[in-house]
Order: sequence, then structure tokens, then C-alpha cells
Amino acid sequence: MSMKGTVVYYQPELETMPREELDALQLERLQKLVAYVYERIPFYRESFDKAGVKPEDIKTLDDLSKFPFTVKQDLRDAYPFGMFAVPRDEVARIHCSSGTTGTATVVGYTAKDLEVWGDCFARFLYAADCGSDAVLQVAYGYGLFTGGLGAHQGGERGGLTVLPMSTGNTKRQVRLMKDFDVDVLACTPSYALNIADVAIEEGYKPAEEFKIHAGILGAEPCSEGMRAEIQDKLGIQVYDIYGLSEVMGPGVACECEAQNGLHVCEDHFIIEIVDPQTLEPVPDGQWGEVVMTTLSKECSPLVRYRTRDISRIITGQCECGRTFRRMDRITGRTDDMLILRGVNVFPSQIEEEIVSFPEIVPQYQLILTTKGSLDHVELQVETVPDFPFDEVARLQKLTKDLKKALKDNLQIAVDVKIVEPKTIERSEGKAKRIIDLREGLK
Ligand code: DLL
Repeated sequence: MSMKGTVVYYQPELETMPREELDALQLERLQKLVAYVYERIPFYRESFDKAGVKPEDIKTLDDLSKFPFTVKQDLRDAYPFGMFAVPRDEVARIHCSSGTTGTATVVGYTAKDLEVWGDCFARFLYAADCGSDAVLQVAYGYGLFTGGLGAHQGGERGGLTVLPMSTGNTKRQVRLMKDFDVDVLACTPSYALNIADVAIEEGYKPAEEFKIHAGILGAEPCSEGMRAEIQDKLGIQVYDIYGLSEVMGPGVACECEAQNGLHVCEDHFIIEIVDPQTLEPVPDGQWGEVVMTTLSKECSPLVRYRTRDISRIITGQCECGRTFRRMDRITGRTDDMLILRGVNVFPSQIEEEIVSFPEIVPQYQLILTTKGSLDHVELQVETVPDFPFDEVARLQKLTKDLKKALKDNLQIAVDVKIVEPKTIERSEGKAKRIIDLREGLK
């Protein structure tokens, strides 16, 4: 189905606001925000005082770069409610990060914060040609993770019919997708592929038989090849959606019908891209670390939060007419970047190579171990179900070709192990691509 020519706005007065007005709105909100956090959150008072900056120093949007960053550890140090700017009785909901890599980070929302969050998500449901008559299947996890409830309230706010599936029970996801004439699916790309595969295994032809036309898929990197595979199998357009719990949850930025970069909801967030080494802002178009400032959050506002995600600003006006600037798809996180014999590589780049082989499915894991004093990487990939696995010569050739592609295109030398279909565990949420068994890192 082609989306060409379809432009649907949910809040047109904001989404297509002339740039000068948007800049003025951002400046006004930023001045208020900086004064608000200085007054209400001891961490910001101390951090601004230490850096020798005062809220009054924000005279233009560029002045933001004089202010200190906030990092994840600052949120951990404030556990549980030290970063809340409102009293507890004004907190309508609390979400947390999983805490698997340390103390959980806690994020609170006032009733107004939840409304804004819903609006941000709803904008992109409309951009994906889903109006109030659409059925939204939410297959992100519900709970402390922001995916499920974030998509849910976006659907409710936009007036859609919401199907709160959460993750798992994949056969049932498929059945209800068909029986309830679902129009749009919200889940991670890896789970969308899993759902598509199960639908096909169950004997359906979802691309032809299902009504669904859109997927709002995010929470993890997804290569263009993987996107194409999901689009083909389900017969949908896939829109990439970005967000993180600390900053709000899903809906900070999302693709429009042009599928060329993710529009940042700039009425509620300021995006900066900084060089991860020097921490200086880089020019538009240059890759670096995404830094986010919230403009309207009441409970958990953030100034210059270092996300660790790598992206860049896409320059120029989008053909859809939205004036919000676009960020490119996230290639990875600074902390997920592998350095293999001096070559920097993100798992998503490896995924791009894998999906170019028709004999291999986009399921893979990178197993990191220690061999002597060196890190060793084994890439495990799986063949398509009808690959003749017992034909040793074909298997050897495939292994060799994949190794060569990785060497030629990414300049990396890794061991490749091709495993039988269905060996690699399927994802229902964020896919686990890296298994780190290196000594000292457990
Ligand atoms: O993943 C929020 C979310 C839910 C976004 C549903 C989109 C859809 P966290 O669990 O805090 O929040 O993880 C945030 O996930 O810093 C990125 O590294 C990664 N991430 C999120 N969206 C994308 C995306 C949610 N579209 C972390 N592409 C972020 C690549 C993404 N990575």
C-alpha cells in the first residue's frame, strides 16, 4: 500500500508551525524550564552553580550549550524520587528502567505529562494514516517499561480502538490481528518479524489476507534490510519510533509517511548532537551522541540528557510539511559499539550485511569471549527453514561469503557459525544481540 500523497496531521498548528515561531516557542519554554529545575531540583541548582551558569543566561537557544549535561548516573544517584520536581501527590504514574545494569532510573509523570505523551504518540499514528477509525494492536510490554502504556495512551488520545495485547502469546497476536481487522501494530521490530513469521507458519498470507497497513516499531535499532523484510511479510509500511524512559518513552521522535528520518517533537524537546569525545555540539548532518532537553515535562524534567544514542540531524525540509527537525535512525549506542581489532562497529551494521543474504534470516547473536588477552567474537546466524543444512559444501560457501562481506564492507574479521533454523531464541521485546561472556564482565 502506498502512502504517497497522504498527509494527516493530528496537531497541525504545532506540527507545521513556521520555524521562527517554533524557535520562539522553544526559547520561551526553555527559559521557563531552566528556572523551574533550578528552583525545584537540588541536583540542578548544584550543577548549574558549579558550572557558573544561571537560568537568566538563556537569552537565545544557543545558550543552552553553556549548561552542564545530565547523565544516567545522576538519575541513579537521585534514586528513587530525588529528581522529581513536583510533590508526590501530583505524580500520576511512575515508570522505571529495568535496572539490569545498575540501580533503576525512576521517571514520574503528572496528569499533564501523560496527556503530552499521548499527544506525541498520537501524532505519529495519524502520520501513519491511522485515524480514529483505526484499530491499534499494542504488543510492546506493559508495565514499568514505557512501550506498552506509551503506545496505549497514544492510541486512546488519538481516538483509536486500542487492543492491549502486551508481548507474548504470539499465535494469539496473529489470530486477533486477523479477526479484529487490526490496522496498525506497535511493538519492537524484532517482535514484529517474529509475529510475521508465526503468521506465515500458521498458514496465513498476512500481506494479502490481513487488513493491517502500518507498524510503529521502535525501542531497538532496525536496519533498512530488516525493515524491508517486515514490510514485505506483513504488507505494511514500517515507521521507526524513538524514545527513552528517562526523556518520556516512545514518541520523542518518529518517522512520517516520507520514511526519511524521525521528526523530533520539538515543541516538547530540544535535540542536540554532540561529539561523544569533546562533548561539543557538531554541525547538522554530522553523526554524534543525541542529547535531549525536555521543554514541558512537569515531574521529571531534564536538561541536556546524554542518551548515549548515535544519530545525526537530517538537514532540509521534509516533504510531508512538518517543520519539526528530523534525526536519522539510531545506528547504536556508544556503549553497544564493538571495537574489533581497532575497527568500530555497531551490531546494526552487521545486521545490514546479514539481511543481504537470502539464505539467512535476520536472527543473529554476537558471542563475545576472551581468548588469551584478546576479545574474540563469534557471529551466529540462522538459515532460512528450507536451506539444505546437510549439504556441507553449500554451508561452507555461505560461511565464507558472509565472512568476506563482513571483511570487505565493514573491515571486520569475525568467526561465523551458521546454525540450524529456529536455534536462536526469538524476541518478544528488545532482541538480545550481544552475549557478553568476556572474563571480568559478568
Ligand atoms: O525503549 C522507549 C520506547 C518504547 C521507544 C517503544 C520506542 C518504542 P528504554 O527502555 O528506556 O525506552 O530504552 C531506550 O532504546 O536509548 C535507544 O538506545 C533504544 N531505542 C529506542 N528507540 C529506538 C529506535 C524505550 N527507534 C533506548 N531505534 C534508547 C534504535 C532505539 N534504538
